[in-house]
Amino acid sequence: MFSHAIVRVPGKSLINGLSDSKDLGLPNYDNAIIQHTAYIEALKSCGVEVNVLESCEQYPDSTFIEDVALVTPECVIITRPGAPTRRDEVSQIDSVLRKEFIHIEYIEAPGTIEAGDIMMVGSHYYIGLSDRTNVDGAEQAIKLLQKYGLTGSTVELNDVLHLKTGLSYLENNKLVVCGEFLSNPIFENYDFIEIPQEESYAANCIWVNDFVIIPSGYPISKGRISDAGFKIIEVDVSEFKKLDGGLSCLSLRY
Ligand code: CIR
Repeated sequence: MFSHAIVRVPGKSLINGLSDSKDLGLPNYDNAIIQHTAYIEALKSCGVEVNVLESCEQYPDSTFIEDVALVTPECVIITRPGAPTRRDEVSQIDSVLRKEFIHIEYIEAPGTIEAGDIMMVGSHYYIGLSDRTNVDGAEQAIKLLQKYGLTGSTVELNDVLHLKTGLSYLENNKLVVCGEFLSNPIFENYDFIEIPQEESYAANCIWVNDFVIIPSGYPISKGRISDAGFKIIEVDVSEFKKLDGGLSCLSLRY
């Protein structure tokens, strides 16, 4: 169960965020604020207390707060983003987490890791090796997890930005899966909820205390996740999709 979440309000600089989806156009700031507010309300309705951090104009992608820290029940790992424009975002989260957590660890150069590449399944953490997360970063993270009695393993990625762009764990062995991960033997023992390629954006969804928050506008995915027994909350995050960001990236949950 999660009791807390941290989010960061998007800044006007959002339009300068990294994007491989330029065909979708630039995000609209006013809509982004409306959607972000609805996202916060969705988290609250799942029973979590939400710490809303003010926007940080200096870092256009800083609303994608998931990437800069991994919060586990035993420790926090402050990441070292692979995207050079995002690397210094970590300084903005460190002081926030220090107020709440004692065991704070850091990924060091030349390691890089973004926590969108880290999927928690109980006490095990799958770490995607992506353009943003390198072997050194993943190995450092696995050693740190082991120090606290947790485990980690790596997953090669080919097509997606982050591991959780195509995978979401919904507890009870249920795994939302899309694209390249459908045929990856690492995940063959999970009960798949398959997301069709045309709805691939919905593969990034979040389990929060028996609810699953999904992006709105993906009816096949909604039906399949609902059929698997979950209560669904839909949130429109189309402005964040324009920057390749999904639902999970917009919060740290613990
Ligand atoms: C980036 O490219 O870093 C941001 N525009 C999107 C980050 C999305 N984060 C995530 O999937 N965890």
